[in-house]
Amino acid sequence: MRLSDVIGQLNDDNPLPKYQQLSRAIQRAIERGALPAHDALPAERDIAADMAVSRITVRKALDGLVELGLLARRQGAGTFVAARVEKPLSRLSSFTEDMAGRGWKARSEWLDRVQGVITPEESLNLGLGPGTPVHRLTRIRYADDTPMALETSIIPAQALPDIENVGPSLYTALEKTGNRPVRALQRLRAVVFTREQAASLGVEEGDPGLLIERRGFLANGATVEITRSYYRGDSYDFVAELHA
Ligand code: 16G
Repeated sequence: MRLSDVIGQLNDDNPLPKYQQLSRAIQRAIERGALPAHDALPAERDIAADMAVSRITVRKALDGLVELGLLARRQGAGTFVAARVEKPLSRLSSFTEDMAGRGWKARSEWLDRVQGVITPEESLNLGLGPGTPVHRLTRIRYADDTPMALETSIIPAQALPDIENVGPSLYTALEKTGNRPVRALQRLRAVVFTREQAASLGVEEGDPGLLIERRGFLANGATVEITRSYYRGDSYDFVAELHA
């Protein structure tokens, strides 16, 4: 891909500094969908040659867009159009549904799928007796090929008897057994990623992230999930509508 085919050439008569012209042109192309999410930009030296500017100008333009969250750099892989997702906080939707709503395909890499018994702390949280069997499911959640979140769910075993056949969507599996949550409480907290978390998500150790803990309930008030999702800080905007 040649960037000039998408954004045209810069105008020498424009009084704005070249790096600003370049970053604005790229921003407009992202906003009108001409540079779709996940697309890789050409290497900086190729952009410089193509747009007839210096590499420093290119770097400065791209740095600004990375800071705005419109572009993302991945070590060794280059610069990509960031895949930011705007997620309304009031809808009790699943990751699979959230991604499908944006035309992306949700995919998971399973890290863990084990049966155990509830810990004393979970027992209080889940409102289930000590020793109750639970499933612990840990997945890296991808949108197309981009890792978005690292997610661990604790589900009472009786809500999901056939753990081997959960399939790609936990909520679809819970729906089939009549146990999809109808209400949830969520808590959000800023975190910095540990080395292990960062490696799973393709970011750097110490990068910022968002921990969302969701506790989902059935219509009868029983807790049916406790999920901790670690979202990449550069990929999610949580949006809430407020009423006076
Ligand atoms: C979302 C939920 C999570 C739920 C999962 C089910 C948030 C913060 N969390 O990630 O609680 O378990 O969706 O997704 O939105 P699935 O049906 O695609 O497996």
